[in-house]
Amino acid sequence: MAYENVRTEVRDGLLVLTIDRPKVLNALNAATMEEIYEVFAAARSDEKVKAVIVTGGGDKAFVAGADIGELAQKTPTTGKETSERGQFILSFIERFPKPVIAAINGFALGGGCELALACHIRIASEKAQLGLPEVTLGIIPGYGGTQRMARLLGKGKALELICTGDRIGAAEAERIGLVNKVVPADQLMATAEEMARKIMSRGPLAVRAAIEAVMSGSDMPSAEGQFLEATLFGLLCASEDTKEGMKAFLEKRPANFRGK
Ligand code: CO8
Repeated sequence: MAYENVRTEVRDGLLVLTIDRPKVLNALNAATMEEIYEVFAAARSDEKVKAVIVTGGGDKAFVAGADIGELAQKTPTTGKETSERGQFILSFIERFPKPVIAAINGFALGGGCELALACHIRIASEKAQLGLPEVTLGIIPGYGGTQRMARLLGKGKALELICTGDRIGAAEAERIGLVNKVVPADQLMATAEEMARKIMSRGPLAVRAAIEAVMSGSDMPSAEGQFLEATLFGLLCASEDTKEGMKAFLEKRPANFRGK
């Protein structure tokens, strides 16, 4: 499949999706959002893809936000529709059944920060700057950022970042839990790949269930989330992978998971 705004590469089960509009710091216009969706929709049922890394093309930006040229044309109706479509696409990523890691190589602002928030794990280069500067444009985050940031950081920190529109550096982002880890720029992709491959070596059905339990469960009251956890646990007990994982431990050898 040929894309205009993104690049994809699959290497030994790892899909690297690069948002690639460096002239506008990888800003997300509608066409780019649709291409991102198409890549994830195809990868969902592609057995060759076991994990995804999302990053930005060029050396300056992960994604500097939604495309402000397009946003400036929105009416109340098209603004709401665009927000809803973006929310749908980022929720599709959040609920993706295989691990998704954001490798944040530079500016992750507005919709770019929201894209990173929808990924399961965020690793940032020391050069990264993150923020939700929408209020500086007279708008608010519209791709789920108000909800995801508040759930990740707590309401107080989220409101501070959203209402000031301030950009923060990678070290501060790590300190407040907005990113999992910060590494030198030249080690970013290797670190993201190493983490992806470690997760890929684990039982894929178990990883899928863990993502579902955490992502779906965090939108539920604790008792319902725990019910979901127990149900997924029970389901895994019927899998070949669970038997293989336990057997391998008892036989003191590495497990050979087959995703079955
Ligand atoms: N959209 C469109 N173009 C952009 C964007 C963007 N978000 N960001 C940068 N560009 C363009 C610049 O206009 C510039 O183009 P040109 O070379 O033609 O002048 C080029 O990229 C390079 O940018 P700068 O010259 O500004 O580079 P600097 O290094 O000086 O500054 C910054 C980098 C600080 C990242 C700066 O570009 C900036 O502030 N960008 C905008 C950041 C921003 O406000 N992002 C939030 C956008 S709003 C949003 O994301 C809402 C999401 C929810 C949408 C809901 C749907 C309705």
